[in-house]
Amino acid sequence: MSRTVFVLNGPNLNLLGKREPEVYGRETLADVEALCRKTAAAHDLAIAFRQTNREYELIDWIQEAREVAAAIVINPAGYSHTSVALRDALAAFDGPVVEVHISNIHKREPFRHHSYVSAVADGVIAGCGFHGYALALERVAALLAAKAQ
Ligand code: CA2
Repeated sequence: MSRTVFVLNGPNLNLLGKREPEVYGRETLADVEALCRKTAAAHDLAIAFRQTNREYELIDWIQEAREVAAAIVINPAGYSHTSVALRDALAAFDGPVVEVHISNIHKREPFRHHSYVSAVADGVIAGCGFHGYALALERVAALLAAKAQ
């Protein structure tokens, strides 16, 4: 069985660490990737870490994950609040899905309070900073271990 986790990042997350450190912290996307690789390795997981500003590319990657990945960790960024298409793609994925937000979206503007993705996610982590990605991978490891029993 696959031990690969797709860690997918949506629009503007390439700017992490370069603007708005008071909201998103000082870590860059490269720092997030390094944390994900370290956490995944500790659980004997492999990761495919990707970022895009394009909605269709996220959907293509989720469809690719159906063939090759055991689980998905996703920060859909702004598309969380707008994309039925992203939700539909994730609903067609059979393995665990954990949604991550660096900031606490519930403490922010009302338009960020609803995520289309949350209803099809097995877990949602928000407001834990970039550490949220490590928590998401820990959860995925636990869900995959439970599934293997
Ligand atoms: O808190 C999160 O992780 C978000 O998914 C980040 C999205 C935002 O639209 C969501 O509501 C919450 C925004 C990502 C943009 O990241 C930037 C980072 C630095 C500078 C500007 C944008």
